Amino acid sequence: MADVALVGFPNVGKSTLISVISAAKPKIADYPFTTLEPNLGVVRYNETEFVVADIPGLIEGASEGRGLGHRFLKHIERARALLVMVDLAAIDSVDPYEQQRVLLHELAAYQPELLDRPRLVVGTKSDSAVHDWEGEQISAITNQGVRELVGRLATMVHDARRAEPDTEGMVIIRPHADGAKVERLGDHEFRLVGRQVERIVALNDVTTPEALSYIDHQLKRIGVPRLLTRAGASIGDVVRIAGFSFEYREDS
Ligand SMILES: Nc1nc2c(ncn2[C@@H]2O[C@H](COP(=O)(O)OP(=O)(O)OP(=O)(O)O)[C@@H](O)[C@H]2O)c(=O)[nH]1
Ligand SMILES: [Mg+2]
Repeated sequence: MADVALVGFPNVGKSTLISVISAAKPKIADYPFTTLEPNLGVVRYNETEFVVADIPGLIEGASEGRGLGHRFLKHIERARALLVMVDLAAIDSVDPYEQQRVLLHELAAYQPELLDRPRLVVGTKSDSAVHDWEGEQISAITNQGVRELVGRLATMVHDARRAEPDTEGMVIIRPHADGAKVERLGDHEFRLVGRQVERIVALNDVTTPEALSYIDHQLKRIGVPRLLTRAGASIGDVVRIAGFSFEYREDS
């Protein structure tokens, strides 16, 4: 799970943006559906650190399953805040206002509450814009507006985190022999605490698939899946460890 999900049509520059604001190095290309799986990147702005997810492009009809829509929408649903990106340079494509309308429509059709999620909307490729756009603009090529955008995202994430229910006094479900324990934060949200599990996450980069699969392996080795299952977690639930959020997944 991420703090900010990048939401936009294919080819609007989502992967390019995450490559500019974080250490993530996703594939970037001048055709739609370059990104087939979400990429995560850690962004730092002053004292705030947040995780951005570059989600594969959404198309009209995504909420009805077009273009692997449901899978992508599920990732968007897990984010604290949304960055809606519209392409200002798409020559033969729909204009940015229409892109925005379609994207918000698909989000709402999938889950109406998604429209209540904190969000920013930004026009991309301002260096070669061919469409009028009154809102914020960025260029990942000239960097125009990028730092300001990151600052606004940091504030949005900070506020969203603060608005989350106070987790004091939560029920501790099961202590574990090695000191790892599971705390239930919500219906589908758990936190793992304990020196061993926190170290596994803290010592690894959570931005590369290799490191994530290593973390997964280590957590399995110390019996974390069993612990989570006993605590009532099910596939798709969010599991927090050391300030990062993960999705509880089926064994692959
Ligand atoms: N001129 C210009 N081109 C850009 C900018 N940002 C991205 N591009 C180009 O737009 C194309 C698509 O960029 P990507 O980052 O792969 O787009 P995406 O949104 O991740 O696309 P999908 O993964 O297919 O959804 C690439 O050719 C980029 O070089 C920008 O700010 N200005
Ligand atoms: Mg991409």
